[in-house]
Amino acid sequence: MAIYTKDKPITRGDITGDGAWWCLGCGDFGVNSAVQDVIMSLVNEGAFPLENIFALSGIGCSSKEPEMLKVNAYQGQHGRSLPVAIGVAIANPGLKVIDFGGDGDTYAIGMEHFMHSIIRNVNVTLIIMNNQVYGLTKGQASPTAHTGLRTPSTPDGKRGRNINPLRLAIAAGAAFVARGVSWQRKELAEIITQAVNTNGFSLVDVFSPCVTWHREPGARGSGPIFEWYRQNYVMDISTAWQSMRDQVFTDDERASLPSEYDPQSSEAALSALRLISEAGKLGREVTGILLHDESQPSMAENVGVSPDHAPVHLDISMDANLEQYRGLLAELR
Ligand SMILES: Cc1ncc(C[n+]2csc(CCOP(=O)(O)OP(=O)(O)O)c2C)c(N)n1
Ligand code: SF4
Ligand SMILES: [Mg+2]
Repeated sequence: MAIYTKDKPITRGDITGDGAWWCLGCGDFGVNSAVQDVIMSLVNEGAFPLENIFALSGIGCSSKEPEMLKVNAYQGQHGRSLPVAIGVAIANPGLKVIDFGGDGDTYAIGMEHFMHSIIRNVNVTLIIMNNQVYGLTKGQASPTAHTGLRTPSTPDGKRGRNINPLRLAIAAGAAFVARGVSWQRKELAEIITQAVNTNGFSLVDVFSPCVTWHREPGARGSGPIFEWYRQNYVMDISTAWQSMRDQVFTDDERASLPSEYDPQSSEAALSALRLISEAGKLGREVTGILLHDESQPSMAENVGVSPDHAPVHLDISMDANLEQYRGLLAELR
């Protein structure tokens, strides 16, 4: 791979892959641009080696993301990229590991990997392009589809609740939990930058509208569906913090609340869970950085590996380890 320096900075063209998969207007283009902004800034301003950025994905429209980039990458099976990401992160803790997925990919078939990756606090950034549908397979309702959403698999409207991945991630103890929106590229890039620089599991769930299959009544095409999200669905955490404090907090609690929401405060996780829940009663989904807590050891720390002591760099050849291997065999006899 080429070497980039301050005099020869990396350009967008250098990290743009050959993929050309998404429908015109798909939200995933916005996520892709934000990710490229983050990579360029890591390499050009942070002097992070491009070859140490590793992208993974499963299967879905969103999982085409590694093909839209030109970085070291692995595309696996539907819902199964996280176990591979764990292996990569532990084998070489010097990498920045970014796993891309869809709401079907990760919150349905991949749910157990999602929960256990968080519980293990593996140092991976998971970016989900959440569009409430299975885009690639023609728009069936996904676990994040809101109640009442009409799709080919729910023609009379989805019955029952949608899952809220932010609540799950907070409850399971993720180090970083945020939700971005694909139409605010600068803000999304800032969120992703914080996520990739966090030591521990980071979830960035991004509302990334599917302009082909997600059809709210009267909202067809890219403009109207983005507008539907803005006007009817999302609520920024700072707005929720101001407008719902009377509903969420008691008089005593309100007396000591800071004026701004602080994702690094010791109460952040509990406040976020309560705010998400109240917003849900209004049919709204909270966005922004909800939790940033690096106090727990990462999986790498727990198993005793680090960039300087990376399994990938160990000499495991027979010659160098003959005595150890003989000892192991003797134990098994
Ligand atoms: C094991 C397995 N089950 C099912 C499928 C079929 N399949 C491919 S993509 C997909 C859903 C994609 O939805 P999502 O993860 O939300 O991604 P999107 O296309 O919406 O970005 C499904 C069910 C598959 N490829 N492999
Ligand atoms: S089907 Fe939906 S999610 Fe897939 S590329 Fe088209 S707009 Fe994007
Ligand atoms: Mg989807």
